Amino acid sequence: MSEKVDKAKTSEKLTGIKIGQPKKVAGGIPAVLSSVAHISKETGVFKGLKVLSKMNQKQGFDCPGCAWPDPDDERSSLGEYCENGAKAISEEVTSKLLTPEFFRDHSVPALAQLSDYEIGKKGRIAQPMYLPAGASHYEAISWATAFDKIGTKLNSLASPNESVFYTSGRTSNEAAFLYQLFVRAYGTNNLPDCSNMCHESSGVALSETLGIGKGSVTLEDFYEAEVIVVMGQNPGTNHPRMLTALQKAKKNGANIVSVNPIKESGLLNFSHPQDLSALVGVSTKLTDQYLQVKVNGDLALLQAVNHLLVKKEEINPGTVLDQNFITSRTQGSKEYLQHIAQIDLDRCIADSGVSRQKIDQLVDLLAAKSKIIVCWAMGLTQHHNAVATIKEVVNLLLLKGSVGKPGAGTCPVRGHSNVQGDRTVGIVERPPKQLLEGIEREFHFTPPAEHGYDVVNSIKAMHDDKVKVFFAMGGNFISATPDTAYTGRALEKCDLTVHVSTKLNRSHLVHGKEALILPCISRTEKDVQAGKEQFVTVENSMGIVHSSQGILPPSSSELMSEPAIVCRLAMATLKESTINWDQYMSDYDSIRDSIESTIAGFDNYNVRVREPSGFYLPNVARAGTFRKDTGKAHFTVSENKTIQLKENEYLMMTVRSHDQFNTTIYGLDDRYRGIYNERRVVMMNPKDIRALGFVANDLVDLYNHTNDIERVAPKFVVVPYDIPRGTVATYFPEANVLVPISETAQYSNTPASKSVVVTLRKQKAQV
Ligand SMILES: Nc1nc2c(c(=O)[nH]1)N[C@H]1C(S)=C(S)[C@@H](COP(=O)(O)OP(=O)(O)OC[C@H]3O[C@@H](n4cnc5c(=O)[nH]c(N)nc54)[C@H](O)[C@@H]3O)O[C@H]1N2
Ligand SMILES: Nc1nc2c(c(=O)[nH]1)N[C@H]1C(S)=C(S)[C@@H](COP(=O)(O)OP(=O)(O)OC[C@H]3O[C@@H](n4cnc5c(=O)[nH]c(N)nc54)[C@H](O)[C@@H]3O)O[C@H]1N2
Ligand SMILES: [Mo]
Repeated sequence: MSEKVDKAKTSEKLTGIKIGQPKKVAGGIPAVLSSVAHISKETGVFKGLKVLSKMNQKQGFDCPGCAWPDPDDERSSLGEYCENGAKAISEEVTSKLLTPEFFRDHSVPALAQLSDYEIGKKGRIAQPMYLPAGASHYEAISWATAFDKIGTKLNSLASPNESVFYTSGRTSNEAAFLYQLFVRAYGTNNLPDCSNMCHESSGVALSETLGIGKGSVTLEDFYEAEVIVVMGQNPGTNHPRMLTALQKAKKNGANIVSVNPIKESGLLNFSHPQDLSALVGVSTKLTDQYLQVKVNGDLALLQAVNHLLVKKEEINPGTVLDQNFITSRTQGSKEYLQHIAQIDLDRCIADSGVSRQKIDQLVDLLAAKSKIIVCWAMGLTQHHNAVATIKEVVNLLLLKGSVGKPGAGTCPVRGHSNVQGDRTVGIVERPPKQLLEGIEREFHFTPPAEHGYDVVNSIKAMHDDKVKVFFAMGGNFISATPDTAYTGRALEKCDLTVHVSTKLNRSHLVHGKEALILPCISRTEKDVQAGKEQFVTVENSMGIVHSSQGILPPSSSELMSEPAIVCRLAMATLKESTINWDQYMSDYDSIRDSIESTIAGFDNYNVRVREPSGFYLPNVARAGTFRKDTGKAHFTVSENKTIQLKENEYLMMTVRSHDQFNTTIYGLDDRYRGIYNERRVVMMNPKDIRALGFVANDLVDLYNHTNDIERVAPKFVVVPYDIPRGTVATYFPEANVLVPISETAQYSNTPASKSVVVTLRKQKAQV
């Protein structure tokens, strides 16, 4: 059975592929030129450079690009930004505005025909927009009428659980705290979050083993580490400023190990774009050992490594493992050591796709060092066995005593700039007891305790007609989620879909019976409430909370801030509410005071966040005190469950190109990988291309048949690439149509969008 929802589908137009060589060095002058070109095109050179100079400065705004921390000390006077941060800003500060005339001239079905790249380039939404039932065009609506419509609809539902409130990780602590407070006061825990698709697997694995779902290291630890292992992450593209930290670590003597199916340029060599050495082409070699693991082969690899480390210790007791740490600070080592001793080593090595020689080299390195950091991102979290893989990372660190001391620990590198903070201040569909108690103590109502829907369960519930209202605080739900056709139908079953957004995206075009777009001010823009300039706060990947204050006037006078939108929404919905929404809206200090009294770790929030670099939240893994119940870090036992493919099946990972931020497509090039002007590509091993009777540039259709449903992504261009046999790579969101809604990580329910089983069939034409 083939399933189609046209408006949800990404454009199938091909744009004219050009193939070059993958780059050997990341950063450098090409990165500077690319930044300046992007920002100048959207807003002019002068304003562009002014904005860049304020990015990530102590008195500036937080880059909306990623969650990598800012150095505590020296920040470049040129602006602490990277090429991709500059592109993210260009998208935001674009001078193009979408007025009511734009929506009058462009129907929803016509806009849906455009590619995501074209949709994103249209501009900023300038005023609230409303799509009446049965209409084909959005029309302008006043803020008051918009809030009234939402409030009336929410109050008409049979149960608050018939609504879902999504968050994307750009939302500030202040907006996120108010949002979850409103949603809980209204009566539901249906708070799916982009982290359900992102680092949820890390959160689950780390909470169980180390007592906190966040990473344990700081930037200082990077500079002290002896070994840094980077697994399933492409920092050159997605966290470029991490390369500066790796470069510094390397200068201090660290060994860098990369574990990735493809040789990402950012991990090979780096030339700092804001450094004079870049002008003369000097670069630093980053990776010392490159393990080209098979997609989904990390659990097998880690088990092989841990097995061999334990064997080595048996031969030379007291020289490889940290016995003192294992005995005094951990629990479960006996069961774990028994388990790891009897694994099928040959099978693990075969499943990993890495040679015995390379594995031995890594084991020798790890055996000799004691300050080890493991970093990871989506290459580990978006698999069926993701939680088990991350627990195996923890086992490795525990064997080596490498957590809770300087120069060592866990580093799950976060995505969205405040995805970690949103979680900290209460955006969770399964609220912990302390959060509920905090809310009850502070606001004198009993918040709902039963679990709400995460992202995948929200989609299923919409599909099963259990949800009538979908509300999104940012993000682009239809393009970010799996199984595009299924999810499109789910959204279209809602009575009302509402998006708080900065820019037009596909989620505005795949709507419920009625739809609203509420335009908000962005990170770069000034937020003035009650005549006073406000600032917001965010938490980065290393648990530092700091302020962010925009510098530009809002692009339209009709924009509203996210905190103000939540307050107005609450006032329109909860007529009897005793919470002082008016006060929150006019003074963000009052929001921070309430966060302080509701959530642990924010003592003296308003004072400490005004310090130039902000403050660290408490972290039990960093402190080495670990789980609250036992005071220990826990070893855990997992079976090696690597996906076994049938004949003609391939395992597909969906990754980001160098020219996108999640579903926002900045351009059509993937410069570091040498693929230009096309996103509908499938990277394949040349031997697999030959085995299937394909040649480079062939057009192929990709299929997935999980649960006997045929999912098709037509017309992808075959690109020969240095990638292990049996695995292929495509870009998201184009390939999301193939990710089955039913395939998620065990325990975290994260879509397994890096291990999608596909088959390929050639089309008649070639490009
Ligand atoms: N410019 C830019 N910056 C971003 C983003 C963006 O889209 N653009 N997105 C932000 C967000 S929300 C996030 S979560 C992060 C994402 O940052 P990343 O996780 O770096 O992003 P992906 O492109 O998904 O890259 C995954 C990497 O994992 C590798 N990989 C895939 N499968 C496997 C596997 O089975 N094993 C191993 N070892 N490796 C594997 C891929 O080859 C790729 O290098 O970046 C954030 N920063
Ligand atoms: N196949 C596949 N799917 C994936 C992934 C993958 O690797 N492979 N990665 C997953 C990951 S890691 C993530 S985090 C999700 C991302 O999922 P989302 O967070 O939902 O998606 P984004 O593309 O980041 O959202 C972009 C939209 O946010 C809005 N926006 C931008 N800035 C602001 C702002 O300041 N305020 C508000 N209110 N709106 C704003 C704009 O309208 C823009 O169109 O996608 C997931 N989907
Ligand atoms: Mo993410």
